Amino acid sequence: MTEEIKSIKKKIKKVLDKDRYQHTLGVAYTASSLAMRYGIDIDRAFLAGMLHDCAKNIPNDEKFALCKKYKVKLTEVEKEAPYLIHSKLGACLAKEIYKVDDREILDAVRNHTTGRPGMSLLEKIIFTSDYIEPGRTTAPNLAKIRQMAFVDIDEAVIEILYDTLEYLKTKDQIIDPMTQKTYDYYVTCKKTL
Ligand code: DGI
Ligand code: FE
Ligand code: FE
Repeated sequence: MTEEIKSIKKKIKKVLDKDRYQHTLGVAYTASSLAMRYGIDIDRAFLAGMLHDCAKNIPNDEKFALCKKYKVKLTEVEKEAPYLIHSKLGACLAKEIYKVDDREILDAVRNHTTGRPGMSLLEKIIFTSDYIEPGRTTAPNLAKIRQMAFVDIDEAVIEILYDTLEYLKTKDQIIDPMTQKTYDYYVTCKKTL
């Protein structure tokens, strides 16, 4: 592990509660395994995993204040469901506080909740690891998605988005148009292959 990663890991442990830190370690190690499978840099995957929820434990009023401070633009949906802000704000803090300037790592943090059309391999790996890390237990089809992630990551992304959209509909939760857009994009990609 590089000195940069060791130091960020220590800092992240301090800003997250115990459960969130355990989840974060799960994501970092799952992302590292997927990086091995898909042949991308393991350290970058680990670091993106460590940072992905760095803004998660910040109270909502502080989230809004930090977005104002760093000029992070919020959508209407993010204002209505402020827990969505942690990904965008997390990318900003990764840059400003944790001094990470790797564009792909910042994008992976930024898009880890809703995904986005045309994600890089690292973005797909963080998006997927967040859902399948060993500490997750409640989502449906977890066993299937965990296997699928190591066979065809695009298929895993589609299944995660489908299940997330279904879950949000049953809970009557507001759907970020980006989540739907990402799903439509990947389903269409698969069909045209
Ligand atoms: O931060 P985590 O809990 O580790 O994971 P996350 O950042 O993926 O957030 C998970 C939650 O986000 C989960 O309850 C589903 C929800 N989510 C994903 N897409 C949308 C969404 N919530 C709303 N309201 N709208 C979305 O489009
Ligand atoms: Fe998150
Ligand atoms: Fe997470």
